[in-house]
Amino acid sequence: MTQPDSGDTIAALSTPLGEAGIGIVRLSGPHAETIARRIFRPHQPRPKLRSHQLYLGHIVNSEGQIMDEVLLTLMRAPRSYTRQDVVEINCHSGYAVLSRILNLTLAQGARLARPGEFTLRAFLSGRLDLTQAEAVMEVIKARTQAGLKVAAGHLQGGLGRGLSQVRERLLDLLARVEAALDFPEEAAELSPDSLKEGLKPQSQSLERLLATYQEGRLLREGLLVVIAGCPNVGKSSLLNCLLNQDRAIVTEIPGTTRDFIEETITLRGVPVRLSDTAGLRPAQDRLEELGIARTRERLAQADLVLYLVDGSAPLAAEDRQALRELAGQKGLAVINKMDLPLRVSAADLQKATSFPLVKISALTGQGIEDLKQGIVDLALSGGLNQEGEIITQARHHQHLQNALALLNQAHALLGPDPPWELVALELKEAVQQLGEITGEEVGDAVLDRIFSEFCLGK
Ligand SMILES: Nc1nc2c(ncn2[C@@H]2O[C@H](COP(=O)(O)OP(=O)(O)OP(=O)(O)O)[C@@H](O)[C@H]2O)c(=O)[nH]1
Ligand SMILES: [Mg+2]
Repeated sequence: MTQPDSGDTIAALSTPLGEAGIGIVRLSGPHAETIARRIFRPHQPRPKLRSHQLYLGHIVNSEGQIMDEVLLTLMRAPRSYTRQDVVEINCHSGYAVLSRILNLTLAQGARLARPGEFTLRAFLSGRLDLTQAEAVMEVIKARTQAGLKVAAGHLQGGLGRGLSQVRERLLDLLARVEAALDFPEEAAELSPDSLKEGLKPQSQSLERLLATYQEGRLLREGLLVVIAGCPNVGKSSLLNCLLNQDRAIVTEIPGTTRDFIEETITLRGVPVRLSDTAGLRPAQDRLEELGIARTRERLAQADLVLYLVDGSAPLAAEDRQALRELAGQKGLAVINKMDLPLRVSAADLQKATSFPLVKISALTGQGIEDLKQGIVDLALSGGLNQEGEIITQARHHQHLQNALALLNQAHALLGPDPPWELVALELKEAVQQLGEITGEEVGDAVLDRIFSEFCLGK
């Protein structure tokens, strides 16, 4: 077992170590109350603390010196986040006071919690399934209202319940196959067709969930949109225009932007990481060469490219070349500087690329709303579909894909006189894959990886 011992009492700061109105020190474990009693003096002395009640008092050190005035709550097991005894100390938030109170709990026998250890305990005690535990961090990290809505749904257990249901049905089917194997006289009752019928809705549920991943991933990670093009076409101007602030340096000198710049915005509810890059041209010095290499790296990672051309000049040979190289990617061809007399031929540009064309002026803001809509349309084929469960995690996507492939293999075996042992094996593995998502069947190494990405004190 690599999981730390749940018998320890753990302590951590549940709020950031910094100046604020309130900071929270949290304890969980069998000695939480004893430790709290040793460092806490309620203003009205009490022989016993009642559960789920707020007490005003002082935190004192071993010499009896007052460290802070705090509000303390004891939440007795099992009515707590971890289902263990939990104590929360609401103190003032400042570097010295928070570290002092945390250290007092450690001196009284608590152990510093690892990242995510409170939530790990909530999972191990059965209070949350694994999808809910993962959703805790999703809620914390959500950057848009749409992302928060999906995360909150996961936290309510919607995804886990749906998957557990599919898993239960598969277990029923597996039981029928195994009964036929154990009691051959019953095998005649099990027809391949009836099993196929039973499998179908389960496969469909998994397919439906898998289809939501692209959207889910965007909500979670954001869409990487890279602005690229020749020098001086207005890439940095476009970044500034979309951000509504003077973020990048804009000059009439070609080659102004050397390193890429990244900022996050929200477009129609979708978090977008916008990246401005160095203009593409034969590099004139070492610095520019490095900048252009970085542009190429960013382009390779882009979910969507905005390839900018200067509308007030004819299409350059470099533009044709760059657009050829981008042929496999998703993108928009953006004609900028539409406030000036148009000299680029839209027909020429459309011959050079299959990207849809958009005309804008980064200077006056003309066409920018259409560009925003174009980005969202291309990335999400229209917009966010916010109905039903959506998967957002690569881990879930992987296990769902595996499970579906196994069900398809089982289905393919169901001809006349099927090899029932093999069918049972495929079903068993599919059940296992779903259990990895919900945590019903999951190894310590996976738990370690999931919870190590949590913040401290959660
Ligand atoms: N008239 C007009 N000028 C623009 C427009 N967009 C940008 N410019 C001007 O074009 C010049 C170059 O703009 P930048 O935004 O620095 O261009 P860039 O593509 O980032 O250039 P590099 O960083 O050198 O690759 C500046 O003088 C801008 O003011 C536009 O829509 N209309
Ligand atoms: Mg620039």
